[in-house]
Amino acid sequence: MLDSITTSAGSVENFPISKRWPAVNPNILQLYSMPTPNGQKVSIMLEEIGLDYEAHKIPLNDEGVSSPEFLSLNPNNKIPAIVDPDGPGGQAFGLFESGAILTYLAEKSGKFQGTTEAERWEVQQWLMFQMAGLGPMCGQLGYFITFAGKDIEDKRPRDRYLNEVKRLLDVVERRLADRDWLAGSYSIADMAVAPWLNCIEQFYHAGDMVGLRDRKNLSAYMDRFNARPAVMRGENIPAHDW
Ligand SMILES: N[C@@H](CCC(=O)N[C@@H](CS)C(=O)NCC(=O)O)C(=O)O
Repeated sequence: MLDSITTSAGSVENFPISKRWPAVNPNILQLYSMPTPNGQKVSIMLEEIGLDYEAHKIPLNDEGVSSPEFLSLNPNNKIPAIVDPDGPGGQAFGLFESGAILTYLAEKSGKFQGTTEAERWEVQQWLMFQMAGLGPMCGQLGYFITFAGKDIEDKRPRDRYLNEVKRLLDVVERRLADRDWLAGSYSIADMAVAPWLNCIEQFYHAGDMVGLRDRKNLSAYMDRFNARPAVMRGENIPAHDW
C-alpha cells in the first residue's frame, strides 16, 4: 500500500496517483475519471467554466479505481477525483465525491452556484437530491435491469428501484413545471441530475420502462441540457467506447 491519503501537498507530482497517471502539464487541474454519469458531471462543469485540465482515464477495476495509486487519492475506489495544483492556500489539493468537486469548482470559478444566498442553498438542495436520491437509485436500477441483476428471478428488488426511480422522476417533472432549470439559472444541480436522465435513456435503454419522455417538462429539460456546447464536449471526457 502507498502512504495514506494525501489531500494537500506542494505540487501535483507529490500525489502518488501521478506516479501511475503522470501529468503532462502539472500546472493544470488533473481529472481522474470515466464518462459515466458521475464522471460526466465534472468534465461538463470543467468545460462550462473553461478551466484548463488534463483528463486521465481510470478503468473501473483492480488496475484502475482499486489500484493503490488511485486509492491514495480516493479510499472509496470510485471516480471522479481531481488534483488541483492551485488549491486552497495555493497548494495542490486532492478531492473526491462528485458533489464536493462540483461545489469546489463552483466556488473556485464563482459560476453555476446561484447568484443570491437563497439560490445557492437551493442549488445545494437539488445537488443533494441527486447525490443521495436519484443517482444511487438509478445506479441500483441499472444493476437490476441492465447488468448482472437482470437475471434474478425474484423481481421484487428490481421493482423496488424501478418504482423509486419513477417517483424521483415525477419529483423532477413537477419541479420543472414553471422553470427551465432546477434551481435559479443553470447550475451544478443540473450538471448532476441531467447526466443520470441521459444514462437511463442512452446507457440502460430504459427510457420506455420508466416513461422518461412521457414527462414533458423533463423531456424538454433533457433536450435543453444536451444542446449546450459544453455538455456535448464534456460528456465523453475522457474518451471511451462503452
Ligand atoms: N458518490 C460517488 C459515486 C461515484 C461512483 O459511483 N463512481 C462509479 C462510476 S459511476 C465507480 O467509480 N465505480 C467503480 C467501483 O465501484 O468499483 C460520487 O458521486 O462521486
